[in-house]
Amino acid sequence: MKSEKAEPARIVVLVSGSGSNMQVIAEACAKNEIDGDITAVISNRPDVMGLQRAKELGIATDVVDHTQFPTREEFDANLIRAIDEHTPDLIVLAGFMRILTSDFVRRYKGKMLNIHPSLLPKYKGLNTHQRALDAGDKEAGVTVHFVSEDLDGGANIIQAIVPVLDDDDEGTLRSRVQTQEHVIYPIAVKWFVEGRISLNKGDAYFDGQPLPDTGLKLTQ
Ligand code: NHR
Ligand code: GAR
Repeated sequence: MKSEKAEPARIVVLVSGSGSNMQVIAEACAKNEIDGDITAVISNRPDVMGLQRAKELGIATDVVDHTQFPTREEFDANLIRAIDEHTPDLIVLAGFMRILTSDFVRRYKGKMLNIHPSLLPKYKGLNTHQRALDAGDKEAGVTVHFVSEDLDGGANIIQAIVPVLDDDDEGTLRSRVQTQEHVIYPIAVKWFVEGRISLNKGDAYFDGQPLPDTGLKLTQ
């Protein structure tokens, strides 16, 4: 009998900017480190580097420009249409900067991940690096989490922790954190497509075991 091999997971990545996280995930797929393919990169901004990078990688792109819609509901409805054309198994937010409506989040519940540049639950929302510096934190970092209706409040999957140095400014801290983003996001996507992480009643599980609130921790 012919053995059936499952198709690679279909991944749609949403970006608003440079797309460096999208690129490292695409490269991990190309090397078969992740058993998946990015089937589309969709941006809410028309002229960003993330779209350029996707084109150079031979990945389909689309733009759903939020400024062209009078309400968040209408923007989200059009974004759903653009995403569903690609019948994704996983939606990856990678520097995506528009808050999504509850309807949108519910539709992709348990199959949408975000990377947020802080050690969640600390510093939800924007301007995370400056807030960590202003607070005098000795550690900063980044979290991959399931997206829920609670902004930056869905269950954590993995965190990377970096030191804050005495002479750090926003730029030096951001770049130290981003180096770790490029390590943990491909790992989280790999685990997801292998069926190792899941969301059940709002909690994240790894190989069937509940994860701690922080998610798995990677310390530098
Ligand atoms: N949507 C939901 N419902 N839940 C989450 O957890 C989400 C989300 C949409 C995006 C990413 C998030 C981050 O990692 C994210 C998580 C943008 C804003 C924001 O305030 C907040 C959090 C995140 C992304 N956006 C402004 C808005 O009015 C616009 C800011 C801009 O365009 O620069 O949507 O931090
Ligand atoms: C990343 O640092 C990500 O953590 C952050 O935006 C950057 C996107 O970089 N996300 C947010 O601030 C979400 N509010 P990229 O476009 O090069 O992947």
